[in-house]
Amino acid sequence: MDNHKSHLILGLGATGLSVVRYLHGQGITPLVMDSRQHPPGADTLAAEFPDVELIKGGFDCRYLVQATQIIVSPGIAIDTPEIRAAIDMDIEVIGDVELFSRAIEEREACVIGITGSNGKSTVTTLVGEMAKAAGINYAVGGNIGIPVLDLLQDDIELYVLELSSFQLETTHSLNCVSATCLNISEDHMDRYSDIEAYRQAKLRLYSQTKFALFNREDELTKPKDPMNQNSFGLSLPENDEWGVCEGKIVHGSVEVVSLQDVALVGSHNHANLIAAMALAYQAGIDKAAMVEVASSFTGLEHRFEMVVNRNGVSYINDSKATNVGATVAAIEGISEHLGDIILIAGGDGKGADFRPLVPALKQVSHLITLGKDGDKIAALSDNSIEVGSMADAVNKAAQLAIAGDIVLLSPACASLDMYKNFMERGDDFRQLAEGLSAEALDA
Ligand code: UMA
Ligand code: ADP
Repeated sequence: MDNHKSHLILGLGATGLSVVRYLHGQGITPLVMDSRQHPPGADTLAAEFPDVELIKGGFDCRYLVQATQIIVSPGIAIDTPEIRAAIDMDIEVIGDVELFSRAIEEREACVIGITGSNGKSTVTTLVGEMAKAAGINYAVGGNIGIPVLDLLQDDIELYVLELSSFQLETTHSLNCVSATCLNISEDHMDRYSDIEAYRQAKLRLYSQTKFALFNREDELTKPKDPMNQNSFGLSLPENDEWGVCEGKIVHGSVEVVSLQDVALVGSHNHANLIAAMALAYQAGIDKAAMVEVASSFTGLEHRFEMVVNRNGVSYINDSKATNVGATVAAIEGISEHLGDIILIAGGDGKGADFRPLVPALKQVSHLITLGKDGDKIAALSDNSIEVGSMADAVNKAAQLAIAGDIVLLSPACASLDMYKNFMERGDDFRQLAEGLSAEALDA
């Protein structure tokens, strides 16, 4: 075999390409393999790195066993038999975040790590905004979209990283200044044997930080071993914990900001803000910067985002709710609402148990389902309607809604059975809601 290479990259998506770029910059020519016939990074690879060979359509064991280091993309399970065989032969199998950790070992830069089932992107963005407001040279990336190796720059003082359970499985030497697991609820059950296995992957982050921050309202997020730690939550804090007292976010007994001055809506988002403050505090970010962000940051697109009001009906795009926990939080967040809630849900459930949705569905007047696992969600409610497309879902919702009601897209599922990603799904919903014709509204 003449194409033996010591560095083998598995997967040619955003991560695989970032690893090629990084290794190439180090003078290393890796070999790349992807199980897909048409990996998304193939054209870029051919154009920018013509010397890097790509093997498509499967993982050829003959090359895996000859590598000295295999860098696996997060979309590939390390339990894949070919990878297991390499691990059994003591070949090093790591991810891009591990390479990043080693690359910054000698640098002055700090890292803040954020994991959890929901709220990661919101908290990561909040911490980044706080760093910006404090005048710190920062970079935000990881599971939120920009692969970590693409963030590397000499002048960065603080890296704020969103980390998925997949990424943490292959990361061992990240050295965070502070890190959190925000919450744990079932997700990615197509990749884990049970929720405990998924949780263990997330909690690996605590062994790679100087300071752990956990959610005292979610026992599953607590570090197992004693370490430097603190907690955040919406309850009254003890000692120097972060929490809420008489409508104000407080650090111990010190008021940081009144909830009335916070721009984010929803109690889950208030918990996210408190977590971001606690993480930023450990990195030395001043409270004035936190308050500035608290009063101006209104949230990210596709996360419980109010997109349009038609005939007094509010259409909310929560397309990023790709698991049950996020949809429960969305419904609970509007449970005080006086009008009806019409929920659009369904998609690829990733092997989830949807039954924890049942109590929240009791607050939903009409449930409209679509997608691969829509029928499983529909079966949980007496008031459900199954449709074949988002257009049918939005039209049906518009017919059922009257002024004062909310139409909520919060699918509790991934989008990949019908869309390229959750953004495309959310954009489709928004455009359909914006384009509702008078006939559809009157029908
Ligand atoms: N795939 C194959 N064969 C391969 C390689 C990948 O079939 O050989 C499939 C995977 O099963 C997956 C898809 O291709 O469905 C993408 O996998 P990838 O590892 O190539 O993904 P990247 O493009 O590198 O993007 C990854 C993260 N994707 C995943 O973890 C699936 C992105 O998170 C992340 O933003 C990016 O790295 C940069 O760090 C996305 C995600 O969905 C947003 N994450 C999951 C989530 O948030 O729930 C964990
Ligand atoms: P992640 O990056 O973990 O997917 P996001 O901030 O993108 O998190 O939000 C994803 C979904 O979870 C959205 O539907 C959002 O409304 C919901 N969400 C955000 N924060 C929380 C939280 N703390 N608890 C439960 N759901 C949340």
